Amino acid sequence: MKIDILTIFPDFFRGPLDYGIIRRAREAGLATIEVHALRAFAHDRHRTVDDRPFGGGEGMVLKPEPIFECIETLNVAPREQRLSGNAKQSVVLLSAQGRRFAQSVAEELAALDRIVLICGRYEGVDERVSEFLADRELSIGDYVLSGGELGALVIVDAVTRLLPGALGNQASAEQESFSGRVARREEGKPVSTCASGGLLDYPHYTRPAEYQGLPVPEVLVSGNHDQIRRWRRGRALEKTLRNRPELLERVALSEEDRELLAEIRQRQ
Ligand code: 9D3
Repeated sequence: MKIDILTIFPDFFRGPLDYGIIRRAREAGLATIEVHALRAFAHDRHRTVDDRPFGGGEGMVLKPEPIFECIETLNVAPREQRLSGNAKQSVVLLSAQGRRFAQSVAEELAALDRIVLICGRYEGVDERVSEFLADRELSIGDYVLSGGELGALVIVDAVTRLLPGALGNQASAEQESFSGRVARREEGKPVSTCASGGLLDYPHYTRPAEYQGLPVPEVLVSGNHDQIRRWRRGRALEKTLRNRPELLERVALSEEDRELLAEIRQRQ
């Protein structure tokens, strides 16, 4: 997967791409990430990338020319081919006005050969970028950021870890050994965890078994794997009910789940 990032702050990306799964995926050649400085595509001697809004109003607007000209140098497939699916590429504008990024979108992007992430800044980006250059406009959530750079990093992280081989031996082995623990959909993806649209994850514990007088739940050291599975399912349901009750309406609950939920509701 090739990832291009267009930004007026290229230095912002020094660091975040050099850790953990993203770093390993880059080193393994699974992902190639290039950061492009939009200022390099401004032609006046002040390297201007922004201008005042037509019609008046607060703030400045990111000019279209540096963005269009930068994309021109990247040899991306023509927009019609990208939109028809003939080219497995997507040009994404990060903005507060976009559709909400979600795990389903990450999965869609991870199936492509190339994604181009355009980071908005200032009060906004000239709308011709969204209308005639980008294929989609994405927001990462309902809060106000200062620009699209953190959004681009969020997308790079969520997409990179989905690339085949990116989780490495340790993580995939871990998934394998726990595969009996959760119900699976036909595609083989776990139903658990919020990101995949199921329940929130159950609580995790590690050694020491007692820390500052705080013990680990006894069932976890009991060795009774059916009880452990049932306890974890119960805690996942409980946490979901408390923190994200809306998720419970979309998930298919088993007979055991209803039993556990009834117990939980009685305890509250
Ligand atoms: C007066 C209205 N402005 C808020 C002060 C609108 C506005 C302009 C520019 C809001 C945010 C931004 C900059 N944000 C992004 O470029 C952005 C973003 C975000 O703000 N929230 C969630 N996801 C994203 S992706 C890019």
